[in-house]
Formats: sequence, C-alpha cells, structure tokens
Amino acid sequence: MKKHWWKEAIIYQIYPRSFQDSNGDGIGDLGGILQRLDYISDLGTDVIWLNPIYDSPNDDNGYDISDYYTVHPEFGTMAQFDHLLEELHRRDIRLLMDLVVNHTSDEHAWFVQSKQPGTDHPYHDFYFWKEGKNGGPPNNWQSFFGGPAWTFVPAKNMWYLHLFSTKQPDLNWENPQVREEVKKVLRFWLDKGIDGFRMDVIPCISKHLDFADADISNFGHVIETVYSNGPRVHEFLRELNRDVLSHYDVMTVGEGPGITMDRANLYVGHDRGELDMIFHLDHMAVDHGPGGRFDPRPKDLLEFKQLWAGWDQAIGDRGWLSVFLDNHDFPRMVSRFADDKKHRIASAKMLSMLILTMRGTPCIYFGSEIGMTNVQFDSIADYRDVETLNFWKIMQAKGMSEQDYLQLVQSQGRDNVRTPMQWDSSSHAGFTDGNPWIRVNPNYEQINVQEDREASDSVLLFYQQMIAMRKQYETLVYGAFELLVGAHCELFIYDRIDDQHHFRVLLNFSNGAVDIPVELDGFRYLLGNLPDPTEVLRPWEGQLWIK
Ligand code: TEU
Ligand code: CA
Repeated sequence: MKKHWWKEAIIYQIYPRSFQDSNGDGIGDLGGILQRLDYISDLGTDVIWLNPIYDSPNDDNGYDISDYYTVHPEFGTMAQFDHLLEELHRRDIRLLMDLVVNHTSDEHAWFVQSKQPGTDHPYHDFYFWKEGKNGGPPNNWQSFFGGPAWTFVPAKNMWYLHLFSTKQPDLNWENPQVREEVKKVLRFWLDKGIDGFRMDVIPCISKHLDFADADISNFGHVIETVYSNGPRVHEFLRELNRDVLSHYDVMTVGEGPGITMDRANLYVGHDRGELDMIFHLDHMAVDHGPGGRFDPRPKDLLEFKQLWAGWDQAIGDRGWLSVFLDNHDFPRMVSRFADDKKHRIASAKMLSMLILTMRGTPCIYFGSEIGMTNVQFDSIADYRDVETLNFWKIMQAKGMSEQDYLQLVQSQGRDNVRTPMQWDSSSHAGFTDGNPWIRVNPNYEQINVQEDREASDSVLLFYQQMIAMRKQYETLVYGAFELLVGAHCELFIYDRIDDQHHFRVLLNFSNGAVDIPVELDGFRYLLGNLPDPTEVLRPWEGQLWIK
C-alpha cells in the first residue's frame, strides 16, 4: 500500500453559496470563507473541496459554467481567490477546485458559436448535434434532471445533447480541440497554485457514438451502461494526466456515477495514471428505486454494509476511495441514515465514526460536523434546485399533488443540504445580514456552531476528537478492513488491522438497544458517542475499541 498525503487527509466540502455571506447580498462568498478559516482549521481540515465558483448563469448553481477563467462576481474577485488560497496554504490547508468539463453552460462562448446555423464552423463539433428522428429527439435518452436529454435549436434544425439541464450542453471530447481547451483550464488553475480537482461526472466524458436508444426503465442502469464508462474514457483521463496533471504535485478525485466495483481500479489503480481516487455513488442509491431519487424504496442496512465491504475489497491495496455519507447532491446524512429527532446528537456522532474509521479519504460536508438536518419547507416556492423544480413540472403533469411531491423533496431533494450554514441563533443563523438566497433551516436556533462550541458533548467537539484520533493512528487510514457479523440487521461492526494496532468498530444503526455479538476480550475501550459503555449497544451508539 503506497502512502500519500492525500490518503491521510481530511477533506471538508464547502458549498460556497451557503457557507458565509460577507457583503449582505444573501449569497455566500469567498470573503465569507476567509472569515471562517480558523473554524475550518480548528476542525482538523487538511483539504477543502470548493464547489464551482466560476462565471455561471446558475441554472445548476455553478455546474453550468460560462467562463472557466473567472470568479463569479457574486462569489467575489480573482484577487480574493488568490488571497483565500494564500491564507489556506498559510494554515497548511490545500484547495481542490471543482472541474466541470463534461458540459458547459449554454451561455458559454463556445456554445453560443456552436449553435449557429450550419456545421462547417470551428465550434460546431465542440458539442453533440444530431438530426431528429420521426420529428422528435435523436434517441430516447433522458436527462438526470427529468425530460429528454436533447433540445432542438430551430435555427440549426438540429438537437443538442445535455445529460443534465437544457442549459448544460455536453462537450464533445472526441474533438481534440475540446481536450486542448480543457487542458488549458487545468493549467490556468494549477499554475495559480491550487492542489487538485474534484472532477464532476468524469466517467461520462466518453460517449457511445452510435447514440442507440437505451432501456430507460432503470435509470441507474442507464447511467452505468450508457452515460458512464464510455469506450474512450480511460484514454481521455490518461491524456489529461500525461499532458497536465502528472506535471504537478496535486490530487484528483473523480465523482463516479456509474462506476461499478469491478471497474473502479481501471480509474484509480495506482498503475493506471488516471485518477487518485473516486467518490463512488452506490451507497447513495440504497433508497433509490428504478426511477432514481424521486422513486424511493426502503433502505436496507444489509445492502448498505455489503456495499461498504464490497467496495473496500474491490479497491483493495491497488487503488483508493474518498468516503462520505452526504454532499451537496444528497440529503443530510443524519436525516437519511439515522435519527434526526430524539437521537440526533448520538446519530450524527455515530455516522462520523463510520466515515472516520473507514479505509479511504474522509470527506465531510459542511454543517454535518454540527449535525445539521434536512429541511421541511412547506411550499415548492421555497425550493431552488433545478432538479427538484424540473421534476415538479413532470410530477405535476402526471397529477401528483404539491403535498405529495413535497414529501418526496423533503426526504430526497438536494436543497436539504443547501440551506445556509447555521453559525449561531441570530437572524439567518449568522449566515447573512441580508435576505438569504434560500431560507435557513428553522431549527437553526437549536442547531448551530455557537451552541456546539458551548456544549460539552456536542457533535462538533466529537468530530474534532474523531479527526484527531484518526490522525493519531495510521491503522485507520491504511489498515485492512474486515466486516464482522455481516448478516446482523441492526449492527455495523468491522475491524481495521495492521501490524501496529487492531481496531474494532461497533455501530448501532437502530433505535433499539442491541446485545454486542462479538468478542471484546483483550480490547481496550478507546472512544464512543455515549458515556459509560456497557455490553449492550444503546440506540445509535458507536464504540471504538483497540488492541
Ligand atoms: O452530480 C451528478 C450526479 O451523478 C449525482 O450527483 C446525481 O446523480 C445528481 O445529483 C442527479 O440526481 C454532479 C454534481 O455533483 C451535481 O451537483 C450537478 O448537478 C451535476 O453533476 C451536473 O453537473
Ligand atoms: Ca455575498
């Protein structure tokens, strides 16, 4: 197992729009992040993943980039970016930018040129343009955000491909010019001194050029077999690495929709020269039915545990993962995987024990370190996410009531994790003294950083302890993972072992007290989320033992 700084790091993900506003316009910005650097540093952060801050019409909150070489004015200036990077490096904190190059905004200059009539101009082949079929789109592909993955441009009499919103046309990576432009973007930001990239939907950059119809009955299967893992994806990634990334001491983490266990090391194998690690998304779909997040199914802990064990085995010593339980695309972990009511504090701590004792680089999403929860807005008008609003149009057309759809959004929607950071109990939770772009979760008066700083048993304090503990023991980074009592329906128990230490992690994923079904002889109790451990695991109790 090769050792690297990026394997031993703790990543903290900041959704800049929602973190801290510094100029009263209700939108989080770089100035706000600068104000909170000591908080970020005190947590034990080694790396920040910053969601996109480039020029964008914000159709998908910055994942629709109209200029890769700028900072969106609402986030601040390039000078502020340079200052932020300098301040982060002064604190030994590295910065990952979000690289979104599967698609651009439809307001990017390349697309404005590309959509001009005719096909014989230089930007036509920057995107995918096809003739329609039987008066409709070229094939039956559906967007991640609902509806057809093609939009017709009358002036050109052709359809363009967009796996996401109509304002996110997919770039044509078959075109060497596109690849050269992407390399220029990488070099621009790397030469400014950033420390790497999180690569958005990177398995989708190589398309199946026959554009054949897909079996769209199961969207997860379409992602795996049609949108991701295309014929040239590894060639393109190796080209980026050979021509740019390998010339810098940086880290890369790919967002991996559709990457399966058997394919993973083709992307992250140490000998592959492609990516350092990926966020796989398999455990993010444990409650998704065939229709995706708004077609939910009951969660199953056995499936959840088998995924964690299966992925650890698939990666083995040959590759690496970043491990997480929530990010800006999925509901708050304490609401989704545990209990955000009576046992919220114990649950939030217990879930942190999972990601901070698992093999892989932990990624903590802002606000989860204080146990922030999903939000329950009671009107569609309070929601902002393009995916949520697009699906509302589709569900409404199918006759679904606003109340029924709101229930789906309140448990599965992405705005659950995009409400502003809850700093204190002052108005708008100290996030802004203006009018926030999205409402603050009303529970901010009880759940906020200030509260956690003053409480002796807070989630925040526990995260700091757990992060410090992980840094103290390399066994928790590099040690082998071994699942125990895999068939147990309430407990997730596993070992982490190397020639230095043997850890045993006991996590109760249930609301009930459960007998401990494993031996603890010879182990010493190291840490837990509840005081005075006994032979019974209390609801949502986590215990960490060592020998
Ligand atoms: O997400 C794409 C993705 O595969 C998952 O996050 C999920 O499938 C998606 O949220 C739809 O349910 C990336 C970014 O993380 C996301 O924020 C962007 O909206 C998307 O790509 C397009 O850039
Ligand atoms: Ca602002």
